[in-house]
Amino acid sequence: MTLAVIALGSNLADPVQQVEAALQQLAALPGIRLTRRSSCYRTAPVGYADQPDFINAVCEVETSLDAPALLTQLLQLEQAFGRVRSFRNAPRLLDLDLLLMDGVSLDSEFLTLPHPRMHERAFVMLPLAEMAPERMLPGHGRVAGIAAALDGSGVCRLPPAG
Ligand code: PH2
Ligand code: MG
Ligand code: MG
Repeated sequence: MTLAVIALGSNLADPVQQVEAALQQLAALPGIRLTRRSSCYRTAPVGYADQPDFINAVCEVETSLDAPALLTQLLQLEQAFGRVRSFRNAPRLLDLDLLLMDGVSLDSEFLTLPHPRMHERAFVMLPLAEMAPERMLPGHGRVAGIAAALDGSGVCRLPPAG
């Protein structure tokens, strides 16, 4: 069994509902057990700015799948949520990014682990600092310290849904 960290994002239709539903469906996939999650955060779009705010969250899963198999499951779940890929950084119903897998370092056309830009992104690092402040990012140090050094002004934690 391996621990993996996944980022969730959505900025179309009902983003909080999609992120919550995606967490439930992720937990129900064979070979995957949801162990921890962050709150949802409302975040200003990074990259392509002319689009709605995002809802972002992160979760940790315990899995018997290897990294390519887990990524394949994530891409299938994105498709099940009606994701259409138009242009880079375009608005999306659901984005699931595999960030980290314990003990796995990988650089292929298909997948790079750890995710090469996660440490720069407040919309990833602030939720991660809530869920796993002591986790180490290989080459970058402790999650809480990395998050504290980023500009978090566009990132707002939401109260739990329901
Ligand atoms: N995802 C992107 C590009 N920009 N901005 C925010 N706030 N949240 C995201 O999840 C996000 C983004 C590409 O995946
Ligand atoms: Mg993404
Ligand atoms: Mg993605």
